[in-house]
Amino acid sequence: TRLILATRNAGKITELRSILAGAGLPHDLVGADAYPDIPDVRETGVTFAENALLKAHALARATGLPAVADDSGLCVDVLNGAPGIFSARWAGTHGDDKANLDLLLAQLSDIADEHRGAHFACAAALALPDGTERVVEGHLNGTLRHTPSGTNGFGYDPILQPEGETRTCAELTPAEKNAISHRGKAFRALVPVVRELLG
Ligand code: ITT
Repeated sequence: TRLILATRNAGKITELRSILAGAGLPHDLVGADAYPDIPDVRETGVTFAENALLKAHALARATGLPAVADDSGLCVDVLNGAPGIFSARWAGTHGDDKANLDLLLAQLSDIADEHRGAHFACAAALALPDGTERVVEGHLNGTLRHTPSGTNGFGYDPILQPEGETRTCAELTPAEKNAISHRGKAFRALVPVVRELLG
C-alpha cells in the first residue's frame, strides 16, 4: 500500500525515506511532489504538532491515501524558543536555508558559548482519509556554533552541535544524524502506530 510523505522539503524526504525504510516499514513511500496540483496547506497552527497534523490531513484528504507529515524547527534557548515553527522563513523567504542561518548567527553573535543552548524539534503526524490522526514528537539537544561547519544535511545543520558530539549535524554522516535526530526519534516512534492503523 501507498503512504504519502506530505512534504516538499528535499532534505526531509531523503531522511524520511531512510528512517522509514530502516525501521522496516513495508509501504510504498510517495513524496508530495507526485501530486503537484495539490496546493500547499497554510501552516496556521501555533505548535509543531498542529502544523504537522494540518499537512498530513490536507494530503490524506486530497489523495484518499494515508499520509505522514513532518513539522520541525530549531528552538534557541536565549531566544525563548525562536525561530521554532518559523524556522523555514526566519529571514523572510520560505525555504531560504542560507539566509535563515546567516540571520540567526548574526542575532546570536554576542552570545557566549555557555548560553548557546538549542534543540531541534520534530512533530511526526499520521492522518488517514477518514480523519483518524496520530502525532508524536522527537528532540535533539545541542549548542550553536559561531560559524557553520559541514556540508551534509540541510537547514541549520551546520551550526547545531549535538550534546556529546564534537561535530555539527552537517559533519555527521546521514546515518549518524538519523540515529540521534529529532526526525529519527519522532518517525521511529510513529512506525508502530502506522503498522497498527494500516496493517
Ligand atoms: P514542508 O512543510 O513541505 O514539510 P518546510 O521546509 O516548509 O517543508 P517546516 O515548515 O517544518 O518545513 O520547516 C522546517 C525548517 O526547520 C527547515 O526549513 C529547516 O530550516 C529547519 N529544520 C528542520 N529540521 C532540520 C534538520 O534536521 N536540520 C536542520 N534544519 C532543520
